[in-house]
Amino acid sequence: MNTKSLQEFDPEIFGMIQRESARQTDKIELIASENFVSPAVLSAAGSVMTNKYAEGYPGKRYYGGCEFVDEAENLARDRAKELFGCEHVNVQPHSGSQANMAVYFSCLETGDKVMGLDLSHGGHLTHGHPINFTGKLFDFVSYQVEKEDEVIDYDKLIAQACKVKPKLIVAGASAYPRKLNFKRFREAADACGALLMVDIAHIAGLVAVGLHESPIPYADYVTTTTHKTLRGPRGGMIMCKEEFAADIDRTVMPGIQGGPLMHIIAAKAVAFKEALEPKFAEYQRQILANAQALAEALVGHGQKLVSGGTDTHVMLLSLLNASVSGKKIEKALDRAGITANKNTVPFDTRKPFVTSGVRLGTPAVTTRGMGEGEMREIASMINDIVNDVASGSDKTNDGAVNANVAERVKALCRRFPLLTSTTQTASLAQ
Ligand code: DSN
Repeated sequence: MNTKSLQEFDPEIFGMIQRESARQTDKIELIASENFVSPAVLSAAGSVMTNKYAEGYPGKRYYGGCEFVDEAENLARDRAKELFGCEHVNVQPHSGSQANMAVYFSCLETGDKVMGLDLSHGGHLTHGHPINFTGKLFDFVSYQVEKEDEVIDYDKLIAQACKVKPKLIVAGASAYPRKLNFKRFREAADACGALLMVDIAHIAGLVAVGLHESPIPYADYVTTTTHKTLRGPRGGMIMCKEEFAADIDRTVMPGIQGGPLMHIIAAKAVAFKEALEPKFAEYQRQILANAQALAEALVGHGQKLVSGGTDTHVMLLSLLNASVSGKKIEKALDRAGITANKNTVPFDTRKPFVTSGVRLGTPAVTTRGMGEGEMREIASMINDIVNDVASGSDKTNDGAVNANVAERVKALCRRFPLLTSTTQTASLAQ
């Protein structure tokens, strides 16, 4: 076998990893669903457990030699249960999408009625979008936020559920800045005899430390990813009541997946251990404080946010009535060294690849150690870029504003070095 180092054997890929590492170091990361894992999580994810096939579950595998991966999966399950207080957990889903798929396949028949939040109102592709498997296989009916305040009206949701009579209601979002009321979702489900699934992919870290109400007492199924606010490796997870445990496990494997990614399951276990430490709660509190500071400063500069602000880690800059699109602002921010993503906003009139919004989140910058002062600085930079592009002066001033923001980004990144791993210390800005 090849025994050369990655650098020696494959300098092309090595170089790409170095450049990606430098990009992460030198730019301000505001993508609400991204984060930086610790060296310990990265080590487990890059470990020899990647070599092991382990179809099945601890103690009941289809392969020999599973004694150590069994221990790792059991530990991941025990820690997840302690963290979220759930009855049963399956840590094998490769992603949030697969976690959601497993729940759907375990409790629905093709063509069954389901309700989920509209994608442009904050939902996720797997909550019933017509181009997604969910929209193709099941009869999804979307619920939406209100036009006036851009939040969910729970009385209307309950009334809609009684009319639609879905078999399952999906709560949870990828771009909804306000807290979700799981008790009201349960009322909606009970009103029409539906099951309730809550997808906490974005807010899992906040839920784990009690800064967002937990859906566990209300939901039949709770799905999540492990890499957003939870700051673990890329992956998914399903929590459910004991009565659904066997169905969920069967649906994940052999239903929709084969061999679990044991290196990632080991890394999930490490992330859960980190999340059980008191300083993880402090980190989550800072994410929220930073989101408040960023939102208030943006509003103070005259920018418009969907629903007027946030009470989570995420917010959406609304460009609904502006001359510029989310796509243009995403590009301009990127040129200056600020990474964010264009995002549709409720009642958007632009196409999904253009959009009238930009989604911003604070988990990654908070991991870097930035606080409220830095959020105000970042808000000022974003405001300068948006105004520059909106007024068209980015074309007449030779990109002077963008260049000025790029310098401020570099200075800020130098003050908060990203030292989460030895490979993440590379910088292009030296
Ligand atoms: N793509 C993720 C996000 O950015 O929110 C959701 O799966």
